[in-house]
Amino acid sequence: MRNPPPQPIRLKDYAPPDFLIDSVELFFSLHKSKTRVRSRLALRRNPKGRSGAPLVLDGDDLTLERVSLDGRPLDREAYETGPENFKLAQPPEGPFILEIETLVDPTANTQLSGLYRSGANYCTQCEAQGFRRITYFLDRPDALAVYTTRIEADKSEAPLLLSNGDLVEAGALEAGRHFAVWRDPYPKPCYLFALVGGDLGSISRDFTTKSGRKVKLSIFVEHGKEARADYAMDALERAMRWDEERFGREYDLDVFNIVAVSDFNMGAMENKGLNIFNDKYVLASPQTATDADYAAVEAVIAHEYFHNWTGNRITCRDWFQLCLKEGLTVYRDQEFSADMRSRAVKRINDVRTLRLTQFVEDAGPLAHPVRPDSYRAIDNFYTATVYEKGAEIVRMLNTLIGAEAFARGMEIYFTRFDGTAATVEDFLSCFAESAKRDLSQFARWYSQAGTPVVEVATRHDPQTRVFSLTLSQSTPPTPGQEQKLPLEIPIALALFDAAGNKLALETNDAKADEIAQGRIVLSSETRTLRFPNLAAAPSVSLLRGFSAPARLEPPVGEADLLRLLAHDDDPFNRWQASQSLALRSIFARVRGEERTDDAFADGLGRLISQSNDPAFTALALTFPSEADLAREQGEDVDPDALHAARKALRETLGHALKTSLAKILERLTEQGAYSPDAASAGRRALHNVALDLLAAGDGALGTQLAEAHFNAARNMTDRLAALGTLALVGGDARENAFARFYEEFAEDSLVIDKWFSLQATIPEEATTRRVLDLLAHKDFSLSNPNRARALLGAFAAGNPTRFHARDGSGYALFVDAVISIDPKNPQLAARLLTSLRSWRTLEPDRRRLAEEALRRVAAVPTLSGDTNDIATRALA
Ligand code: 0A1
Ligand code: ZN
Repeated sequence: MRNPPPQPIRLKDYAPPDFLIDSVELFFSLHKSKTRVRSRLALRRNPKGRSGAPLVLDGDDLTLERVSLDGRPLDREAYETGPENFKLAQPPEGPFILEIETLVDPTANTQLSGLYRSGANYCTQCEAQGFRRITYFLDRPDALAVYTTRIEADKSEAPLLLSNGDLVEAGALEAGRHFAVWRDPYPKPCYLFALVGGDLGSISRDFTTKSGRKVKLSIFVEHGKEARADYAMDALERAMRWDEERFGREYDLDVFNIVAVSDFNMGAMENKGLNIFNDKYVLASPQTATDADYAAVEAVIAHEYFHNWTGNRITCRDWFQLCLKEGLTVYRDQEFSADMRSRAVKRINDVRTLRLTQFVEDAGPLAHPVRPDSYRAIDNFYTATVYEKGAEIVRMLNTLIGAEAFARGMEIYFTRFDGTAATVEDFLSCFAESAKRDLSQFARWYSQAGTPVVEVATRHDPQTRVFSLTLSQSTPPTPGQEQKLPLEIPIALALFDAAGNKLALETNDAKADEIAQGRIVLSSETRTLRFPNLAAAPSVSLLRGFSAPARLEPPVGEADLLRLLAHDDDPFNRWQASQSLALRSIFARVRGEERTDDAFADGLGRLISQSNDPAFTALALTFPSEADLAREQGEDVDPDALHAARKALRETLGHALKTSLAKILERLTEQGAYSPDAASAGRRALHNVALDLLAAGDGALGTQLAEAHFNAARNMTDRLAALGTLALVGGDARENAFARFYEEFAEDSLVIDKWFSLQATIPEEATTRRVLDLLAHKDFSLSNPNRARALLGAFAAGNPTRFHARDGSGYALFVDAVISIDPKNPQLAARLLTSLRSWRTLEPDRRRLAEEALRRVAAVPTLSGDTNDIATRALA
């Protein structure tokens, strides 16, 4: 692993490349430990580069075998080289051909970046900087070239040979070898290069684009698992059709290939025409995948496909512009899922993720702008801020300028920047043009880190009957950004009277029309709205649909929340009311107040009986997690106190709602064949949430029902949910169920990952021992990212009382594991370590222990650049 440069790389230092690569011919001779890579580059000086500059190519961990220039072998003195670069001090002034031969060892590549082996297959991962681990190259996203790739391999070892673009030739060679030649006509940066060699099964389907192009879609998976790719194929077809209809985007090659591998650092990768996936986001069957897994497969398949336009046809000028492709593509996949499923439920789930990941990131030492202005290790910037907050910015843009101007702006973007490496400014310029509007203040969302706080103050004057609503914004300081400027915050709002009627929003404001429609923009520090003719103070529903990634303060009062829970016609804020009521009660309990929560229970009871959307009801009955509570508290966090208070609320509500919950169970008993559609999934979700809450109120009954549910379950959703409930109630029932589950699925690694995760999250003292035992389990491995995350990631993120154990035992086992993973897979180690980023929000004793744990990592002398970057920033 290369160490990060001592000096960070800065956006303001961007300079175009000194050379252009017109075409790349690659020749791979695949071999387990000595793969030979010959690269033939057609180079010329970039008129926009520095005149007379040397040619410097990037490399990482390469063995250089041979170099030739315009067909003549180069002497060793003619160039400079090290493992990290290749330099020609005086390249020809005119165009020239450079041929470089390197040797790489895919088996020794445990970083899973570059060319590596997953099981018996060869595969690549080049984003962000993996291509330089294959050959010396201009490894930067603004160096676009056309690629032709010839792959040779033993036919018995790798009957399947894939790369980007379309297949142009294939055939047999001597000695049991064979070859395939692929050509990708679309210029691309090297991070989109991909190669796969191996022996895999597949499913295929024909797709005709709206203009009549015939495309062969194929998904390659482990032999025997072909049927588990059917849902992914179905999602792919729907995504392709949707992108044609919603964004006018068509696919542009004759084939589209997806390969699932079981060793992968991230979710998936959008390589041109050859997406490579973590198999977790391809494989799904009713027996092995939950409803949430099905939804994730659909979303990730769509996400990678949508990158074909937002990322590939239009790529990023430099890695600072990562949100240009990621934020926009997440927005697109969110919209797709919203159209395929319930829009309200999708929005609620997306906001839950945003708060759980991005808000926490934004409030801690790793906070950075959606477009960072400096980095030391780019792999550490594939963050919730770049992805999820990046998507929120695109969503706000749509809200601010309206769907029509947004659609026209997208059209301009696709037309004007096709085939280029673009910037955030390029993107925004399209919308400034389509909306005829200045977007310079809006652009601050990209450059300013931190979650803005909108402070709400209300006043009702019974004499004048005027209700005034004052909104003030501020953004807390973040690392390197002390001062913040006002943002343009779109705020959707409504008012409800005591009977729950929605009031007309009449004002004498200069922007009365905008207000009447329930949408305002807070662009100055403070804005006051005055509503005349109101006999009493109404309840205010703000940030409806979560119209901006902001926090509202202070918390809304209980009476208003109960009213909104009953009457708000914005499902997001109706759900928010349930969450806010739960938060109020839990924090009151933390302060030692006695609570009965009768009114809250009544409100939920009414919601249960009136709602005809089971998925929504399930979300309203899912209370903020312990991690949510820690984030809301923000300082002096004692995870034990939060756990106890949350448990007490669930007991109270489970008890109070017993009859309603039992009715749900009766009403929603699964019948018929499993179908992953949103409506069926919603019914299962409600059934399982009801069972879990019922068990919180009555452990004995809960155990009995959960055991029965576990035994009767015919799909993984019900199976795992029942196991989760049993995991909380404990006892023999739990241990028996875990044992049976293991026996049944021992051969199925994605299911065994769930088995590891669920055990790691049991909130009991004995779990620390259990996790230590699981680390030594014969099925455990620190080398497989999914497995490592299943145990350690789940422990750190999903078991606050044990991870933050008072005696430091949770940190100890976690940090030991991170330190062991780091030399093998720095990206994985670095990402896991981010779980400690909120250490400063803990109460003093744990804060000290967590800091020591981080310091122990930082002190490892051989620490990788990636992990060092996280440890250093977290401690700064
Ligand atoms: N671009 C991919 C995610 C991805 C990012 C980095 C990787 O390696 C460091 C791998 C994949 C996506 O957004 O899906
Ligand atoms: Zn992406």
